[in-house]
Amino acid sequence: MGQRMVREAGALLAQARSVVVLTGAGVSAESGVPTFRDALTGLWRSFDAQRLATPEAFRDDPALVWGWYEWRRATVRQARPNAGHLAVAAIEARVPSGVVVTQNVDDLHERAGSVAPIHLHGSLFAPRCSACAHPAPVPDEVAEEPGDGRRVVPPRCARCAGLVRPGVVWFGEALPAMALEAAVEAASTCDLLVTVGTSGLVYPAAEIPQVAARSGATVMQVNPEQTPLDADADVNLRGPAAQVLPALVQ
Ligand code: BV8
Ligand code: ZN
Repeated sequence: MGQRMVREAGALLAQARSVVVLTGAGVSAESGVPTFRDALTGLWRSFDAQRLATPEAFRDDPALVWGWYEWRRATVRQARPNAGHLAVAAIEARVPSGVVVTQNVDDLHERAGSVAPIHLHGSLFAPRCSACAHPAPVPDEVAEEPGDGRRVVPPRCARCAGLVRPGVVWFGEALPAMALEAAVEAASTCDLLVTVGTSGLVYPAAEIPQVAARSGATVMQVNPEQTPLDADADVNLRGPAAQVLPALVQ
């Protein structure tokens, strides 16, 4: 990716009045948080994320699914926001209207200073009762990090004794309506949408760049690899977020 391209992209960003930054698991990769498909090591290696991140998997084996999310939460707790997250927070702070929309369930945008990222797929830090939806406390950091594949029996709800589940959106579950509406509203009124580190495979989140493009916004993609979003992008910056994003905001 040439210096000229980065300079031109930086100029586009500098003159944008309202910017939406849409992030996927790739923005946390350089913090050591595996992307969705890489989050399956150890016992989980034999599983397909799309099968494990489902209500059916939790119904059939709650301890396996809860253990996977405990392991992922432990990984996020040990991770630190990277230069990409910090640059996203800088973009948000600098433009007149900056909105961060994330598909990620980690809290690295918040820890990098992003004020109120829109979480389309929920959060590892918002467990709730699977029966009555009562919010449940986030379990303390376990002394020994749950190893790969360790089953962990989920806690019980203080109100109804139902099984506590992760506060994430599983495949086959509807996204939180308010979050999706806010994200679509921001994408349809922004003049620049920067999509970072998402494979553009998961719907309806993958439609957000198209909403921006159809509304006349410029779409800029940051990803080391090609994705289906290449077609919607006016600018394709082929590189890792922690390198490319800081170059855009300097
Ligand atoms: C729903 C939370 C309906 C859980 C996740 C059409 C319309 C609507 C739905 C569908 C549809 N077609 C199919 C569906 C069903 C399904 C779907 O999209 N399936 C796909 C696989 C085809 N969608 C759903 O089920 C959604 N629900 O539609 O419900 C409904 C409506 C009403 C009532 C009832 C039901 C729910 C989808 C949400 C699933 N939950 N996460 C958890 O995290 O455990 S999605 C999960 O996968 C992640 O959050 C992530 O968003 C997504 C993809 O994972 P990854 O590929 O790892 O991550 P990412 O996409 O970000 O890719 C990594 C990228 O980073 C790569 O491109 C890589 O090149 C890049 N990268 C790597 N390193 C770097 C980097 N980039 C920059 N810098 C780097 N250093
Ligand atoms: Zn309950």
